[in-house]
Amino acid sequence: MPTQPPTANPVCEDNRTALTKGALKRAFLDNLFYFQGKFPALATRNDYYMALAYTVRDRLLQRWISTAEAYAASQARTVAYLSAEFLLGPHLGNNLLNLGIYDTARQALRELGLSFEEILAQEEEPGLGNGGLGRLAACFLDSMATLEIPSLGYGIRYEFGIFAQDIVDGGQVELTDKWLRFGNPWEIPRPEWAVEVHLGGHTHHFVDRDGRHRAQWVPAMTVMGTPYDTPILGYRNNTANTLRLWRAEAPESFDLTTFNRGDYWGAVNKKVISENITKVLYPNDEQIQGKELRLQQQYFFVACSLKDMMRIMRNQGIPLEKFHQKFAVQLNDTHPAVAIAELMRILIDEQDMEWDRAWSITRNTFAYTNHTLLPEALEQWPVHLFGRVLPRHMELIMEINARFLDEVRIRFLGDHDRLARMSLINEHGERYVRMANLACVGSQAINGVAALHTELLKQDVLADFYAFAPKKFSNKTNGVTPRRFVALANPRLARLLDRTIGDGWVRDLDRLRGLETYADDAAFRSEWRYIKRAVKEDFAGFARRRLGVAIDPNSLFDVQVKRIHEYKRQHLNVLHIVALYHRIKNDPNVTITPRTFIFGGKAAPGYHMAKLMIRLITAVGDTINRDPDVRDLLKVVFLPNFNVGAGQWVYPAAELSEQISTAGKEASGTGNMKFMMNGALTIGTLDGANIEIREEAGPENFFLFGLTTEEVQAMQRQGYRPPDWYHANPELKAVLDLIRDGHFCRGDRHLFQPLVDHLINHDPYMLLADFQSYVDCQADVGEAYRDKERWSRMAILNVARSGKFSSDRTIRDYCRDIWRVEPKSVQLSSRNDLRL
Ligand code: B1H
Repeated sequence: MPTQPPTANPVCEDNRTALTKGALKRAFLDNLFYFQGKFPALATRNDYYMALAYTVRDRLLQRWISTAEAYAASQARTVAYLSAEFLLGPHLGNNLLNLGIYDTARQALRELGLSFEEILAQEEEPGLGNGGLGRLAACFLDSMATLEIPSLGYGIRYEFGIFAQDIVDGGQVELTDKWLRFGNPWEIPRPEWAVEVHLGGHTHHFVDRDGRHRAQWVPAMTVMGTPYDTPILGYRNNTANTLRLWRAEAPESFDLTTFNRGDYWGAVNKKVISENITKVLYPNDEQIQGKELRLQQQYFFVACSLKDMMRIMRNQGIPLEKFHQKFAVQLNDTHPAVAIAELMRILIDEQDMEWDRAWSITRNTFAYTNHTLLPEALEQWPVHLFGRVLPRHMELIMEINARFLDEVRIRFLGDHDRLARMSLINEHGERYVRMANLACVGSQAINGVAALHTELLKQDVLADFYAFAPKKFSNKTNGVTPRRFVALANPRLARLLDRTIGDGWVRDLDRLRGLETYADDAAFRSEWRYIKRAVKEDFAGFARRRLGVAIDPNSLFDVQVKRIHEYKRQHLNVLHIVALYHRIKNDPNVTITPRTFIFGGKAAPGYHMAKLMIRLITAVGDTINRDPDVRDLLKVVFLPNFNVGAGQWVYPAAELSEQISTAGKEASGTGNMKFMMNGALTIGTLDGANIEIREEAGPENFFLFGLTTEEVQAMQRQGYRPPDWYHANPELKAVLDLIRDGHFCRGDRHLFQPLVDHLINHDPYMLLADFQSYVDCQADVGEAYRDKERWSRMAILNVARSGKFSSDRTIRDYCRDIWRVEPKSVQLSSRNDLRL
């Protein structure tokens, strides 16, 4: 029997969640004592971090409870954002910022004799994502909370997130990411909402009493999913939404039955197998390997999340036929696309619904975002593997496919090739399930993440689906949150903006337009340079502490930070550096703008060429940084373990943003936007969102080079011959020869030979074709930088015109065109109002 709530409201002390300095100090000391069991003389830095984190968490929970109440009371239509990755970055600073108590907290700690910065640096960031896709999901959560959109994020609570990268002898070494080692104060486990998930087994078909054909899944294995909730605060409002991450555990009942048979090993083994599902994030960015455990991960979090949504509907008394009215479910790429089959299974097998009705609900529920044009990144699962893990879902996908292909056959009579291309099953050789096709067929909306990307989806990757249902397609250019990436990361710039145009830009980034007139104001430009210089010194301090390297704040900070990938062409950047080196060595009087080249990024552990690219960067760096002829002009730094926290140091300090992927390969990019907001100029190709960045900034404020997508495609069609480019360009030849012949690795002629030979003979990403254009463009950059007034003018205009790239704009677009959800604002319920 549930106990009746007491009718009288208990009185709570008023001050527990107050935002004053005094209240923060008191709560901090309380938490140190009662949570950590320490007093100042014995406390470690981590104890202080935890005490502050719990202090902030209390204030978060108050908003969270009010938000939950407001959503439940209004039965609001809700966005469920399903993503295998959420790359949140450190919580503490961001939550302080969004609560509006960043400075108060700093002051409070200072008065207690503690270093706020050191305590912030203590946090182990949750690296539950690989790169842009996972970080985008995190930016969306921030914007949805700030815009007061009723929403839930659903994902996986990986015990080990993205590996930590160390650089040893110039090469990448991976270390496991033990982010939960010291506990996680930002999450709240909710074992009472745990759900069961099934895997494996077989299906059973029968005819029911009404003579209807029915199917039943007889699974081989059950695992429990326990939700761990992280509150996501909006910026200075009362909204705290939920990120719900699932952890796999063995069900109690399993342990017991096996245990009672005396099979201790069996019981423990079941536990180990179950827990394996959420053990580790797959560290591959854009190259899928069909691993069984990965499919289990995908199904596991999707099944948990759908069950959770159904629990919410039951609680609110909404019937399941209204699923698509209650929830707008966004699929972040195809990683959660198995949700389409799972919802069909629930509605048909468990709810006895007719196919057509179930299909209509399902299709109206989901929307699919594609994030990639690379063929190797389109997910396909071998049919036999899929059928082994999810036998009933495999049958349902076959049925969805049969019915879908019937429709295609009627629309396109006799077009067998089209049928084969659109089939959810790839029948060339071994049979595969095509997850992108499933996502297209089972969704009401399909979007790309930048204008060019969406066009290429329509013309190329998803052209058949576009021809079939053009109205489903739209573009939603990515964005990033200005809270974390400007207000928090770059307080010096933030304060200048506040002074100049008021502080409204943090919520409404279009207000940065107000800066445009200041670009012509010499006094403002000089202040701008003063601040940039200070931020560069901050970064130099970070680099000194982190790496023990000295960098010259007078040099141009030229930065490329992102996952290491051939299509992103970090090695093109290196070819330019070697070209400059070669020029200086041949002519000591050559004019070169002093530069610091800063690289950062992880390579997928099994991606040998990417790892070789890291070795190339560090090897060229070692040679250059030691050579007295060049070291005053050029410096190369590789920042190990680039992550969200490191990004918050480097974006503000950057002056040149390297966005140099082969045209048509980078879906959008989001780092490009973070740089622009912080006043870096972009050197880039017409790829992804670079095109829109250039459009907004104005072509005169962007350094453009390289082939266009059409030129790339035409050249590939006609037969691209990289050896011709190598032989025709003496500087390019000299650069490649130096690298190949071991100049940067003590004469070792083997190390970089595979990389150079691959470029000269294959060069799938066309570095050789773009080399001259890039080097020429870099010369323009160097010249522009020597004109300080011109450079600052361009930088100011870039910031002034970066408003489009706020993820707030992106989320508004999704809300209007795809989700049809409205904001719901939250009143803070005083704790005395709560019926406990
Ligand atoms: C992006 C991925 C991705 N696209 C598979 N695709 C993964 C694919 O673990 N996996 O299996 C992980 C990640 N990531 C990126 O998404 C694009 O390359 C960027 O251009 C884009 O800005 C970002 C966000 O849309």
